[in-house]
Amino acid sequence: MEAELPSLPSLPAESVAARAALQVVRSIEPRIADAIVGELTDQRASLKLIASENYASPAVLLTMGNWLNDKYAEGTIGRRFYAGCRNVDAVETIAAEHARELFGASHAYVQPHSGIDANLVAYWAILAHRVEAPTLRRLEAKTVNNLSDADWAQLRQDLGNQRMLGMSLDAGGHLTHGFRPNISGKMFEQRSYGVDPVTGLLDYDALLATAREFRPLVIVAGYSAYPRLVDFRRMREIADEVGATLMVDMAHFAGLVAGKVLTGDLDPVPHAHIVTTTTHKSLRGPRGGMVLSQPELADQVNRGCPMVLGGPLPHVMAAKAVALAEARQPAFADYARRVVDNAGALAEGLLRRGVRLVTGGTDNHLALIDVAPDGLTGRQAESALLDSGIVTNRNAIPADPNGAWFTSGVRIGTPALTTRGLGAAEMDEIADMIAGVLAATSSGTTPEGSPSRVRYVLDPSFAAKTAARATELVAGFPLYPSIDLG
Ligand code: DSN
Repeated sequence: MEAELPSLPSLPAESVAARAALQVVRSIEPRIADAIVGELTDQRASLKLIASENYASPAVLLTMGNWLNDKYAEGTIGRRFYAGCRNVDAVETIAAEHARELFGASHAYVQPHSGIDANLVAYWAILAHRVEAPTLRRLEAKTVNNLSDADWAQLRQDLGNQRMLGMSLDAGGHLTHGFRPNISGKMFEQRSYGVDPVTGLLDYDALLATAREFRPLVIVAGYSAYPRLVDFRRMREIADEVGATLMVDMAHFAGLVAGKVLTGDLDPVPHAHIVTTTTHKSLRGPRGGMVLSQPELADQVNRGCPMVLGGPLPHVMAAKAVALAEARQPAFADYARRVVDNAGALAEGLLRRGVRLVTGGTDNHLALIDVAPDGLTGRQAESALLDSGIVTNRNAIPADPNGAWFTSGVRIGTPALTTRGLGAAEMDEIADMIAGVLAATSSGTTPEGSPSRVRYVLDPSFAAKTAARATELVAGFPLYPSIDLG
């Protein structure tokens, strides 16, 4: 049982709200209340270095638990398929207004439920914008997922070109940038651009040469594991030269754009025809997605639901509005700057201890450790670090000999720990722990005695000692200090 609710003045409002919510949930399904409490306990105790995760504010979290959940609102503002959408209209209008103001975008669509959904909305909008009207009308009678192979073939023929050029997965691109496990790999004939094999940096001249030869309809820029900056002005020049639409997936670095760390040529919004993002990574909002576009694509973007999206989630759109309002505060710019400073400090600490980083460092919120020199796969390193209280994820590195499943890399990022308040000194301490774990871990063997890409050897007492060090370190930076569950 939760403790009796005390009177409001004696406890922060967030604590009162959290305790009350848990009390209500527990009265119906106690196991769910336990899981909610368990998640907070785990997150409070761990050193979260997953580059795509963060901690949303209590205001953002609280905005999602209410009756906005109960409203259907398919369509968009002014063109709903349901009556009674007055309040959802207000929510969607406010969220879109904050997004436009924050990013300097002419159009914002805040309905996508995730980054994948946002990309799908964008791809459909680009295709629909560029295809002739009769073909479009025929295709609009179906949803994207219901298009047959013959429909796709017809669409390709009508367009004369349905090609996508995106960053390769091992260079840091994303599955939704035209790869087979995602529908984008079916919608488009895909080719990848990579990075320079020596420096690991984006090679714009090679990209231009590929674009000239391949003549893509869409060039996708953006990444989930590239530790450097992208020159979006240059990307747009390349797109313009070959007549392609430039789409930027800024899911990972949206917080750095919002916080004005990435400006000028590094800000995708003024340069791209269309920009997609998630709202829960460095932007620190609720789980969800968003599309920003130039005016000529706005109409097609607004058809996202029901063309490719299910009904909007009004409670999540409301939380997006709150998170975007937070991101417009001066404190968010300070946060974004500290995210990058912390990543730099972490990278420096690792390099000083002899750890190899892809590209030799970082300019953004993430770094990619090459664990091959330690004789490990990314899978083994990820597990050894987890045993030691350090939560990361394995990630392919350029030309990875171990492929996308076992990998030779571990991705680390600082958005979450920066939200907790950790700074450069703590990053150095974390670098020491990571370097120590990698040095202390060796590759294991299968039960039959052959080399394994999964099993590893790490002295459990070393792992336990490091985990205790990690817990002690984060204890100095309380997570959700205003929330006391009693
Ligand atoms: N899952 C996200 C990430 O971890 O980068 C991308 O979809």
